[in-house]
Amino acid sequence: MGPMDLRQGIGLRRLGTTTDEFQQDLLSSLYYRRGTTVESASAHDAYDALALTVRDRLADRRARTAAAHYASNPRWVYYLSAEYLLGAQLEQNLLYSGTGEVAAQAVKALGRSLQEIEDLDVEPGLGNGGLGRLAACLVDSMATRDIPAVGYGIRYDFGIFKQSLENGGQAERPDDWAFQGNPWEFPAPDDRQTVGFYGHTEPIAGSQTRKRWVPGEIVLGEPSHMLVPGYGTETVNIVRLWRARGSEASFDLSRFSAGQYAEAVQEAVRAENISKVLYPDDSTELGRELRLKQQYFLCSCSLRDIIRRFRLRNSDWADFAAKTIIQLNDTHPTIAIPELMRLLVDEYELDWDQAWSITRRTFAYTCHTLLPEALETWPVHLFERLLPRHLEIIYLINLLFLREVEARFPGDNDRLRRMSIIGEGDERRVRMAHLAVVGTEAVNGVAELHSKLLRETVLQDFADLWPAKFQNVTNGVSPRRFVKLANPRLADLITEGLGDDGWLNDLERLAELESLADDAAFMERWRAVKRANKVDLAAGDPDSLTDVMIKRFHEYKRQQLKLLHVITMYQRIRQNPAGDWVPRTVLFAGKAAPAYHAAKNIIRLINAVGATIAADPVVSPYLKVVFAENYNVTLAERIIPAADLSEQISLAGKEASGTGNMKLALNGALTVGTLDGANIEIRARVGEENFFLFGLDAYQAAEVQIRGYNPREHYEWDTELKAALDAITAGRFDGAGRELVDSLLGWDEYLTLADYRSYLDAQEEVERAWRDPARWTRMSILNTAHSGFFSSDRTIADYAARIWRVAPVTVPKEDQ
Ligand code: GLG
Repeated sequence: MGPMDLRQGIGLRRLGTTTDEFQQDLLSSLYYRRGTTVESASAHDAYDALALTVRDRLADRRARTAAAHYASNPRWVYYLSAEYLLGAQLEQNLLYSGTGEVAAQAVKALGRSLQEIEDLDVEPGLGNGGLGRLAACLVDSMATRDIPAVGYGIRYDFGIFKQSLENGGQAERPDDWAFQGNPWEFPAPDDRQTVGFYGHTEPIAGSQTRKRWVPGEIVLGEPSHMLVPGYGTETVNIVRLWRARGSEASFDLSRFSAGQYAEAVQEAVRAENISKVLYPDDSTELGRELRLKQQYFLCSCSLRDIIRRFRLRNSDWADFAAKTIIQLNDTHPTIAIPELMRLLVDEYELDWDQAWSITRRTFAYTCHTLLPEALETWPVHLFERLLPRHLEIIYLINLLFLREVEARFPGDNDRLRRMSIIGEGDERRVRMAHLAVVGTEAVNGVAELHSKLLRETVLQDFADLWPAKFQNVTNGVSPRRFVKLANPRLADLITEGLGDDGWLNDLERLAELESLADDAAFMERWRAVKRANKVDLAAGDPDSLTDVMIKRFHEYKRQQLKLLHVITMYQRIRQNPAGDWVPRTVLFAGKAAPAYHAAKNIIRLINAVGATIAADPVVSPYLKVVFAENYNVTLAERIIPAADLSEQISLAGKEASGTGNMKLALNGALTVGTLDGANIEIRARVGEENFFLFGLDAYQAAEVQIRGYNPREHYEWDTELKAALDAITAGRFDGAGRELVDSLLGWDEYLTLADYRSYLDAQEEVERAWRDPARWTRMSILNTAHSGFFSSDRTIADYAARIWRVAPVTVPKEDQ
């Protein structure tokens, strides 16, 4: 494409780049768009005016992106995800639009500092944990890599709950994140969609496969989108989020007039409930009708939008798969597979075989777990009621699929039963992971071990049938968000060390830091950066070892193992107060699903142990336990730069990948971890001498469980372990944690006790290294230097080349 200035045709002025020009636009946003004056502007007026001014700076790039994409009619990537944890938008968009410095100057006219305004930024918490944050990193990198892409999701009114501590336990409050409005989003009411639920199906005369679905409830999906700028490139993609609305007919005017106010709006309320709240659970299936409704709502709206976009430039369905690849982020959007079949067969009247061939080539599926309880299944009777036509389609998909299996493995009924999309147990259920494998062209896990275990265990039968379908794409994280924005001091030091900031979108260049790992002056500055970050965080003594465990609370992640280490340290120090102890600040942060009692009990115990230690004058000089409330992307950006030690201690074989592990290593924290998820790949890259390994590996863990695991054996022989558990039982920590001890001694599902001694040994290794600052600093630098692989830009390059087979589309600069 040639030069392009889309403003020219309409004679629009170009936005200026100087401070004065930016300031003029800021004041004009305040005056004309917020409708207020400098004298009377509130802090939120200032925030909004700045947001709009920055957003405008991306508008040209967005317009040129749309034009370039339209002109090249490429294969589009559509990322379907029930969750996005986008993080604060202002700091990101200042960076990506290159307006940070002029903005800092310009806001002075409003009598406020940029920091003050940034503090008002509320992050849209539209996700639970790793899966949602991964989606945000991937859309960032798709834009940065110039991949034509749209991320589709749900615009929940309430995001992930706000967590606070009450009496040492977790309390939850709703997160009304857009209460003050959201200046970053563009409503697009013209693209609204209509979605049906319930009802029945009717045959269509003369057709075997087509049916007419007569829904019993109709809901509107209203889209809005947020901009997703690439870094160091012109592309600006979008994330399009759907919000549920009742139709005009859902408001009953006559009842309202009769004073029946609640009844008058009940239908509308029911419709709007679909996008009311994010399910605060990322690992267990809730079995709630509303959740399936949300999933179908997302998929139906998005698919119709995708088809609308396809038809802007194409007319032949035979081209659909060549122009469209839809990535399913876990099983949550799997219902898109039968929905596309329904649209193609029932509405666009394609024959079944052609529709199925298109569908299979259009979808790809990423699995994010190995926990069997996290593989979604839905009761057949629920489907029958909520999505009757989809159930019929799933039955037919299953029938044809099982014929294929039968042809390959004649007479192997057991295999048919295992592989069927319909699980026949006490209750017949639709297995969404099976549907996702059957209806897609590629299936990937998110780290090497995870992908391997998927092939060897949960999806083994499918891997036997279609070995070529299974791939690995190791996760990654955005270096812009998690180094440049989160850790500006480190970013500056790296840029200085490397001579330029090209590493921000070519992260493997960090390897050049290796030559500085023994440079005394550089090491000194490296330490100073870490120390300054610790001072900023103010969690504890900045000279203490800052030991962080930040992630969702789940027994498989084993916060309880960390806690047993803390209790043992406490007991050791008490027994020998004159010992040469390494001062530590142990920082926990993370949310527990509100209904997950065991996880909430662990939070309670952490705080009880922390309080006991704080009140103990003998131990408190050496050990401090901090629980940082309401962990989210913004808080992660403060903690990660200050971390010395990264706790990645899940039972091997349970953490699919982990991405916090990557963010921490990238910021120079050393990892203590098991051979699980991406830890394995981190260790292989940073070097085993720069990683503190402990514990059983995934195969050993499986063997222990098969042989018959008895946690009490460990309790009996290991006196320190026994002392730690006995202290909890004796009520030493305010009586908290007894249920935890019961479960650990009773069955200990995640082999906490089996790995305890090895973990404590690894922690002694940690302290040996810490006592030698030069050694520690060198290890820290090498961790950063060899984490370049974990950029989400590399992840996207992998998806683009091996799964999507798409090429970048360059968006021309203006006036070139
Ligand atoms: C999952 C897994 C994590 C993984 C993340 C992103 O538990 O191990 O890193 O997705 O792939 N449910 C999750 O958060």
